[in-house]
Amino acid sequence: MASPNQYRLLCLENPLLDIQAVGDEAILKKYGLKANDAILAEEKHQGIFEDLLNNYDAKLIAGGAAQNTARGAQYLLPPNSVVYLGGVGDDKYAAILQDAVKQAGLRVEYRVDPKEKTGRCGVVITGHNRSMCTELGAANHYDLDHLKSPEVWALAENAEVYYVGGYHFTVCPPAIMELAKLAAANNKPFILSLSAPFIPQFFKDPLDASAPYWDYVIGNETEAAAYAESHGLGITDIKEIAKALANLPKVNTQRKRVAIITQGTDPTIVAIQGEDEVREYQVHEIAKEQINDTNGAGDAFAGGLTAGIVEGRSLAESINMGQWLARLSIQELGPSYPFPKQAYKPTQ
Ligand code: 26A
Repeated sequence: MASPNQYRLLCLENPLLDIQAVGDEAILKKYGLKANDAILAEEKHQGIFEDLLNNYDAKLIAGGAAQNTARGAQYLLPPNSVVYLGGVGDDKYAAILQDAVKQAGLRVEYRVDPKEKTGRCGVVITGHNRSMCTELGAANHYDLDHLKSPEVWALAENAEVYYVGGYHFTVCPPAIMELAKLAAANNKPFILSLSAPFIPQFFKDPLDASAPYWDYVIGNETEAAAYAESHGLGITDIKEIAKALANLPKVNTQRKRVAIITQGTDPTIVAIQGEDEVREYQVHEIAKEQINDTNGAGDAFAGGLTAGIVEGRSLAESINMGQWLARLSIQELGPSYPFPKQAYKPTQ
């Protein structure tokens, strides 16, 4: 059982195994994929996983956006700081995930489905773009019963910060709402990632139901634009969209909402509820040849930022931690972090 200062951060979403390969125009075209996107696999995408494995020398890498964030936050925090929830199958892909989280020191409480296969995400790398096509499998069967089981709920009650990946709106919105309400009732920060443009587009209602509980909302420029469009905001300026997100109605009025929009190598935009001025944080670029791939860059940013929030650091420092971890991750294969561990240095 967790002691009060253990597992201070609890994360929820979809554990996936990434099947990642360097691809080309041909494979993007074959499956009708955009170079930089994240979608749910349909019938026509079924062959992509075998295709990547057989014809593109794909690697199997632990993925799942918020699981990457959870590993990232644990990378920066003391041992036994982070616990992650999600659904997997009882198969060799789940065993690969278990190994990866063990190495990262991340505690997981998986709902293991006896019949469904562990979810997988085909990742096609072309240059600095990544196209992701996900078959959720067992991750799609995560349920409230698991969250509310005594041991898991005790971890939830014990946590001090909550991070939910928006991709989970496709799976179990009631679980998201339970955590959101728990956070607000105890004045603890609830962090939500928009995750992908299709979430505000096609999962608008459950997303909007959770909005009053967001203490931090994180997205990138395309997700912010998709939010603005699907909500008829009539604005395209990223700073204005960040402001609109920050100023949505809020349940816990003891915390001002913070909206954080990343824009690749362009400055990170931050709007705070009730404040007129929008802040900008420069990104410290690394040389292009140092970049391995950008799969998981946003998750790493969220991991560093969330670690800063858990430690009660300033917003500026938390963002710097996010940028630092994202920089490490893009130099690795897929959504990974370097081992042996590098120590965070506050200066650039
Ligand atoms: C529901 N969907 C589509 C997803 C995902 C996802 N994680 C959870 N749910 N689609 C892609 N990912 C993960 O995003 C990471 C990069 O940000 C991939 O597994 C990849 O590791």
